[in-house]
Amino acid sequence: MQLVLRQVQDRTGIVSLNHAAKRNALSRNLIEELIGALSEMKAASVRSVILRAEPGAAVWSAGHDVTELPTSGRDPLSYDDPLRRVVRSIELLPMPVIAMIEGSVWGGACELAMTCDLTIATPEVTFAFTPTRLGVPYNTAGIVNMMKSIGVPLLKEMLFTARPISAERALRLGMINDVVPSDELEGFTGQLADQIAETSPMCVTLMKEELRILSKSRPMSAETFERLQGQRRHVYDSRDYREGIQSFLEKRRPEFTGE
Ligand code: LCV
Repeated sequence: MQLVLRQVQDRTGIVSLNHAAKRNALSRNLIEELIGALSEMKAASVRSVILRAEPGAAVWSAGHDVTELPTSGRDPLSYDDPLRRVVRSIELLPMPVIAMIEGSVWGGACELAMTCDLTIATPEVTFAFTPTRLGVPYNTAGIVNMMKSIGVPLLKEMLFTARPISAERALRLGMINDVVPSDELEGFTGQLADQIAETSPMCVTLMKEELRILSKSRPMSAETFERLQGQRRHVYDSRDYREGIQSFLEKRRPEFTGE
């Protein structure tokens, strides 16, 4: 079964999360398919991508697949983890991604939605950003990413309480672009995509990239910090790392293999 469906309608790509049985939990497999679908849309040179769940979804996405959270003392959200990779895929896609949301949004799926360039929701939608409920040390780049769309007071409330907030409040506080009745959601979002298709693609791509870079402009971007953390962990988990120490203790030349 395909966990992510994709189609091209005129100049718009439509990518649908398709794992309702698991409430579109962001498992490694679903994310791999989502990354693949996004690159297919890029290859098809669509003007924008609509990211949605199945029509009438009660849950847009339940967030990170909790069964895949590591319990071995390893960082659950390090640079190369699936959620981090799909966030970067959306950020680096040269065309806008519009999150079209029905149902509730949980945990890392809030970041998935906020990473999209535009967010349109129905009045019934709620957003619950839940790391503190799971005791998960959310990663710094993810927090910086959320700060792009959510003011710090609201983000603190969402993080410190893990309580859902309504679409109406998210709209009022500038977290999302619009709230429309569910029977108008597809038409409204399609019109938005059509308007984007009428503008200069080169300009849209340039300004999406300018905004990506400028919105991350921190003394050292959190993402750079975590990329180095990920590289460091790769090394200190490696055989060469152990070989280096062992050869020193045995007073012999190390035999490094790059593994
Ligand atoms: C795996 C699931 C999940 C799921 N993983 O249906 O942001 S952070 O730091 O927290 C980050 C680490 C993160 O994103 O963590 C995940 C945060 N997500 C949540 O806390 C939401 C967890 N899910 C729920 O609260 C409920 O499933 C909701 C309210 C989304 C839907 O409730 P509903 O009663 O409609 P079920 O709970 O019965 O779930 C249906 C199936 O989906 C699985 C769940 O285990 C069940 O599987 P089985 O039918 O095999 O029992 N499922 C739901 N969420 N995040 N699996």
